[in-house]
Amino acid sequence: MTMDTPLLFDLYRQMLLIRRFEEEAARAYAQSHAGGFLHLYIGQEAIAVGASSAMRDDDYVFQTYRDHGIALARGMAPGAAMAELFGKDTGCSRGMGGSMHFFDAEHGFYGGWGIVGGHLALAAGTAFKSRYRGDDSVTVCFFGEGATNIGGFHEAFSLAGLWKLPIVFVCENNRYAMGTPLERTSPLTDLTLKAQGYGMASDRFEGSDVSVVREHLTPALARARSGEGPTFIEIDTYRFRGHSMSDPAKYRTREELEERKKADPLAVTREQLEAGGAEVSAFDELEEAVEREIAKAVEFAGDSPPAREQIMLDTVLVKGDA
Ligand SMILES: Cc1ncc(C[n+]2csc(CCOP(=O)(O)OP(=O)(O)O)c2C)c(N)n1
Repeated sequence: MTMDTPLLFDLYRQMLLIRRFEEEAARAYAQSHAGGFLHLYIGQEAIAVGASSAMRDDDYVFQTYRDHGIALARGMAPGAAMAELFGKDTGCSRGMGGSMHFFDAEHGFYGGWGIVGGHLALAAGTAFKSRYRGDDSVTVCFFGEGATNIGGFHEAFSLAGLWKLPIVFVCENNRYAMGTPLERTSPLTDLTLKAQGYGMASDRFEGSDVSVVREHLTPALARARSGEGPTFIEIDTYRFRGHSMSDPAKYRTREELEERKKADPLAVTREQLEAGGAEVSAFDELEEAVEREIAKAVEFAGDSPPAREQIMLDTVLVKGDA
């Protein structure tokens, strides 16, 4: 183990918080407290937490609709996240966005986007802003492997490569775009080859170990920050639930799922911590604390007032001469 124990324990805590948040989100959805669509991040937690831990507070993040994990890792309050799912005024997007459209500018979290591949060009935009203003913040843009077949992916890669923008593109390759395996949609399964076409540095690894994710993100962020240009990172991962709450995931076998669960990111890190001497009681205490935190988030969401229709008008109409 190369990472110091208190840091690794904290990364474990963050992954556990995401896992319990997602389980509670699923429950809330089943009980109709949350509406719209719900895409869970369970199984991919090491990526959000490892990547976020390598970032600075003033960096920018863009993500798909599978956005709860990275939002929490960046510091969004679980109450604001849960209230957004519940469609409440206290939610991170004032209850107007729901699960797919989390937003939290204070924590540099710029969504939460529903159009596959659509947010990559937006992320190139904040990267360009950093360059234009001469600050050294970096944009990190997450997306699934399905997005690599979309026009927006190629447009954003072309400009980012050409202008050497300070951006790290993180592809969370969880094998399936909804129910379609990568082999059926892409002529290449080593997706880093696509980045080569845009003169971009790349990296590729398996993402169930949070410290490995952090180790790989660190040099990519440094490269972007020092003006050396973007990096494309393909991380092999797996979602333990269906694509969304309405997906029974019949396109994959139980054996495949069980095999991948052996590398559950929480189990991987817990094993490392235990090998380093962490006591079982520390995990029990942590479990209780996280469960209390999630219960408080649910209570906060439940007690909050509903989203206000007027906000829709206030946020799309510019009044006066502005
Ligand atoms: C442009 C566009 N086409 C289709 C869809 C419908 N759709 C939603 S999610 C999804 C699969 C995306 O898979 P991937 O990019 O691998 O991300 P993952 O859900 O696995 O995280 C599709 C096709 C969409 N939202 N946007």
